[in-house]
Amino acid sequence: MGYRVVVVGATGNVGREMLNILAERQFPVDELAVLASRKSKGTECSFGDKTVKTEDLDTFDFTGWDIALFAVGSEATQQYAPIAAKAGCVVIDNSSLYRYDPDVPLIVPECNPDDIEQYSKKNIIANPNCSTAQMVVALKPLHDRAKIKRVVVSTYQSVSGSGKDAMDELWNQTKGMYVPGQEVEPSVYPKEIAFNVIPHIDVFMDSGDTKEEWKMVAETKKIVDPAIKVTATCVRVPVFVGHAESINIEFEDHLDEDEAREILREAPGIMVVDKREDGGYITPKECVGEFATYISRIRQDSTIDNGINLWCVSDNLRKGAALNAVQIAELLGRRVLKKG
Ligand code: 2RA
Repeated sequence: MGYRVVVVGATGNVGREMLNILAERQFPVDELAVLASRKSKGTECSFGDKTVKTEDLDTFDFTGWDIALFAVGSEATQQYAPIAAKAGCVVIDNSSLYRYDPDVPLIVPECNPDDIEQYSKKNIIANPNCSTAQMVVALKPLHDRAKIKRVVVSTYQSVSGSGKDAMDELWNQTKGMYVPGQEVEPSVYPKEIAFNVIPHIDVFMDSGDTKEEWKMVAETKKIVDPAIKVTATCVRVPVFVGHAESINIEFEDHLDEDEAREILREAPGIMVVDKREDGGYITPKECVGEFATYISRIRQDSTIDNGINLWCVSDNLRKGAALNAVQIAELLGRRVLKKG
């Protein structure tokens, strides 16, 4: 016996990946409902070798449904997630709305699976920000071995993190550079993204950090350890799918690069691709469609006592969003709902 599963926001980048991953991982779905806004009602969505028509989120009754994977913005989540949760359907939310709520567990199954026990306070579980998810999968096993003091991370985030319109903007701007008269002005981003990088993701805060950078700090503390100091610079790059991160880690205890590499090779959810030769590292193009978080360029940082540098790449629509959400559903099934 399996679960009655709802995917909310099934026509967006993340919603579509949730459906793909539910099918690829053969999650025990007895019945599936795919919801979208009224304007998308009736849109056909692929689920494995089947197609399912979207229903109207506004009129949907969540009663009797087991799990709802939410892949909509915070505004729609605020309106509908409490309705689903109150109807007894466990919400796994990919928006940022509940991530910092002390009554809502923020889960990366490879890092803090036991925290899922707290889900019943609001019947809601939060999925982390994409740039956080891939980073903490690498940090957690290293932290367990040598206690992390401080993390300095620079991200290189693909445009799919901003949605389909941003992917279209990159495509059209790039094309417009070669086709006279087809130049495309920036609209999704404040500046051109084609052949450019933009050091600005989400809104600016009074501190001068952007909200994206604040999220990486706050979420790493909630998922791994509140004592870890994190500073982040989040950059948008002209890549369609796949986030990359340059991560510098300072430990309390000594950890040499070979031991760090072995720990990461053994860690859940990680694939180490790390040879000091041409092509001996992973790039965003190679991670697309994969489940793994890839780690390369593992090396000592000789400027501090206990420092390691590494390169971290993952499909932001998968481990950064849809895969982590489905893994939470799998964990919920194993630990709590126990069907399937
Ligand atoms: C981004 N992390 O990359 C944000 C939201 N997905 O745009």
